[in-house]
Amino acid sequence: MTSEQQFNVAVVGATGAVGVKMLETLDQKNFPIKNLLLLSSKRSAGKEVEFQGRTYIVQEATPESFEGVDIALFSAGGSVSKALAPEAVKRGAVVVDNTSAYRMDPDVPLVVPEVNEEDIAKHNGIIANPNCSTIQMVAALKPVQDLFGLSRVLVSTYQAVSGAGNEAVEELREQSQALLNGEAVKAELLPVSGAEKHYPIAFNALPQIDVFQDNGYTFEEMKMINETKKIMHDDAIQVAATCVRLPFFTSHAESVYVEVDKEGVTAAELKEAISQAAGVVLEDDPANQVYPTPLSASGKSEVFVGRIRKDLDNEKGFHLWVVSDNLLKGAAWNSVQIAESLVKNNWLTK
Ligand code: L14
Repeated sequence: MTSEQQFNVAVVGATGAVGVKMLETLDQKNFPIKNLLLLSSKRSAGKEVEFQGRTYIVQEATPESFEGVDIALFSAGGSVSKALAPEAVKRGAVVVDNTSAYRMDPDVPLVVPEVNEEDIAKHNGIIANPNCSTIQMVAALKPVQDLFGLSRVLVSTYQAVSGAGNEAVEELREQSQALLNGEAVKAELLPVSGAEKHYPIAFNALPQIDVFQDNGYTFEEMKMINETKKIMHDDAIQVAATCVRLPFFTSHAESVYVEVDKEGVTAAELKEAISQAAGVVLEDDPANQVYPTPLSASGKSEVFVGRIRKDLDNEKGFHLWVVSDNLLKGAAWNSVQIAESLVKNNWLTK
């Protein structure tokens, strides 16, 4: 492969919250694009989108859309990916899928490049982009696993509304405005679109992201649990999660408790390990009130970690605070990193 090589790239879900960030990331990284194809569901077809000084008309995605496409980035919901990712692969495209449709499929690599880039080589046409909350957590925990061994992870999340899409962002805006104006608040979307009940997100906290499973966990929580084991290549890690939606627009925060295998590890050693990790920035200086927040992390591509401290009772336990932009590293940025890796390592064709 030569560095001048260029690729036909399709973005499916180009007008969505993540799709817009995919285009921004492709532009920012100057991805070698020959032709760009912007696709969507029927609902958004016909919209105009600017990219690198040109206007593109978004087209409804059909199986035939993928003729001649080299790389297809999907973020238009699980049902679109289920219907069309195999059609894209059939026509020779490699799919990077940012939905939960294929993540736990044993034939599909689930990849955070800083953690398990080499898994991309095993793809059969589809590579899955993990859940946003999972991505930032495993990026922060990878150096902990490598240096000290990781036996247990207990996480509670503080998640932004943009993960649920542009309509959820609108809902938070409208509810906030209504509340501050002393008007009635309408809840029509969150916690889950199409569910029987909806609760206000403005000035609230909702302990439900995605649908409930029979075991009492939500699907978002089970995604964090199952995806962490798959990406970190260790089914024996004990993982539990509580996922909560909060009323801010962008970036997820997480309170993470871990237990390491090694004895005698200090908080200073953990900080040092995390400060060296690829794609991770240590922001941890309590004396000067330095720690990451959703506002400080928004618009940035890294994962930010602070508040690292040793548990007071368990000698092998540590607490961390992990924050990242859910639409960038949690979605678009990670997907484009996977595409870059496919190109750089010559893994597009088998
Ligand atoms: O699994 O509602 O990729 O914030 C992550 C964001 C599912 C929805 C996924 C949300 C999505 C979730």
